[in-house]
Amino acid sequence: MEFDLIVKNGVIVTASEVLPEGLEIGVKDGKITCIGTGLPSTHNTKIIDAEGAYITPGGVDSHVHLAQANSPTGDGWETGSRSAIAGGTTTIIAFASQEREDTSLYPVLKDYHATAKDQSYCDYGFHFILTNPTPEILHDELPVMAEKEGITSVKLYMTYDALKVNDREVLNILFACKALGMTTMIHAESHDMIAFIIDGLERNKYTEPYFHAIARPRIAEDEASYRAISLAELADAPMLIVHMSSDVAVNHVRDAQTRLLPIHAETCPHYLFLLSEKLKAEPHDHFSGAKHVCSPPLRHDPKDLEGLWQSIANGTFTTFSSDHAPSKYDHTGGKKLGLVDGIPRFANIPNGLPGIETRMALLFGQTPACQPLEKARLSLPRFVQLTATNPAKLYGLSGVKGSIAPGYDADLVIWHPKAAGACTISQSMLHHDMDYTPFEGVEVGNWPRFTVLRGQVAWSQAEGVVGSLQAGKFLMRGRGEVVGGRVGGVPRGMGVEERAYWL
Ligand code: DUC
Ligand code: ZN
Ligand code: ZN
Ligand code: ZN
Repeated sequence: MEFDLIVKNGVIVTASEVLPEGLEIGVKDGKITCIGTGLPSTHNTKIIDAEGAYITPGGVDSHVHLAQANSPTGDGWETGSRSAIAGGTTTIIAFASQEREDTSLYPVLKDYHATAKDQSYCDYGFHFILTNPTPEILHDELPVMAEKEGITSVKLYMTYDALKVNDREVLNILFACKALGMTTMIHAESHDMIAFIIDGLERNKYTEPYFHAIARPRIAEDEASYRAISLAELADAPMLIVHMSSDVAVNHVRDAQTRLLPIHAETCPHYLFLLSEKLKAEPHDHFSGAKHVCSPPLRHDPKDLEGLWQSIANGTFTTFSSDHAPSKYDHTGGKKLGLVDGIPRFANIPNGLPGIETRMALLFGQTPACQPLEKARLSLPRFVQLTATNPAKLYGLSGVKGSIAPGYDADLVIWHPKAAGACTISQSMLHHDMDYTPFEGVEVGNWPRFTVLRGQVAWSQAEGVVGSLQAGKFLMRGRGEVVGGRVGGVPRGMGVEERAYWL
């Protein structure tokens, strides 16, 4: 057996265990072909000595917005994927976004392929954002997308005038996706509650960035999450609620999971590390809160974070994604979106934060690799589940991405050995095309020393980004798996009899 690459002296972490020290990873033609000891090398074999560090699967970031047509000041493929690889992420799933007037998904997909092709340092796939789910799209186009184009997931919005679908449309989509083995992702916030509050705030001239967090209260997320789960239950269809920020909403997910419904939940770094005080003005810049405008918003109380950390540890969250959806703060020399004639208007600030590069290190920093055991927030296998294995399974990349095992792509993060590699996050170290990071000053206990994409070193902390802009491949994804829960039970809300008549 011959190898192109052997990684030695590491401690491999999988979704279920931390393997004994000293196992070697043998790689041939971009795949892991062997895990063992004493693997033979030739003069053609590259050797990486992990020096006792942990080795985790390359990150799978299943919620990323790059070069979206409706986000002109966002991050692009070159810079976004460069940032991903520098932070230990080797696969991203970005969005191809249907605009309301698009009556077919084919041209949408063509445009998004054209922007990403040969412009990505890491492997990538697309989810569709559906804003106009016509019968033709649901019944004629989605099957082709799933079977021929490798796109097996969609995202829906319950809020925003330009994007929102109504409950009936959600049901139509859930039934169509279920039949195709596709996963439905949903942004759950109550549109009318939010619109009502924004009207009142604007009438009373409460338009500073901080009021963004007032305008989108937890109950708007709680209500919409419960409603989304109820719709999924009626359809008996798998669903993932994206970017969850409220522990009451997450408890609805937990309850559904307890009843074995195929309901999944995602959270993001900003909801675990940041509070709404960040939206308040800094002394030298009254508009600085705009840098922290995301939806759902950052929450007010440290207790909000505590509840989310528990759901990270106890298995309720399925995935931990960046929701990298940034806009430049100062995007054209002093012109700030949401500052209208010098007056802040929070409702005009683009929603979303940068975070594709900091995601892995922020969470790894909370494992026993970087924390005393009593302070660690999650185990190392749980880190691997959340950042790689679960998103790969849920989005149809099982057997290819998200695990360190023979047959899988050799996508690896090699961390620094213990007590080395700690750093403080700062904008100056990052590789995105943004002018700030919301995590400025946050300490992380470790940073990826190497990121390996299909057997090739793509990031080395000593040398920087060494991968190629053409390295990233489009991933034809298969059907997603339900990660916990099951499809095909008899859900509450539609009994056997109703289903027999209706279906
Ligand atoms: N939803 C996202 O998924 N990302 C950014 C903003 C939003 O509302
Ligand atoms: Zn969203
Ligand atoms: Zn998003
Ligand atoms: Zn502009």
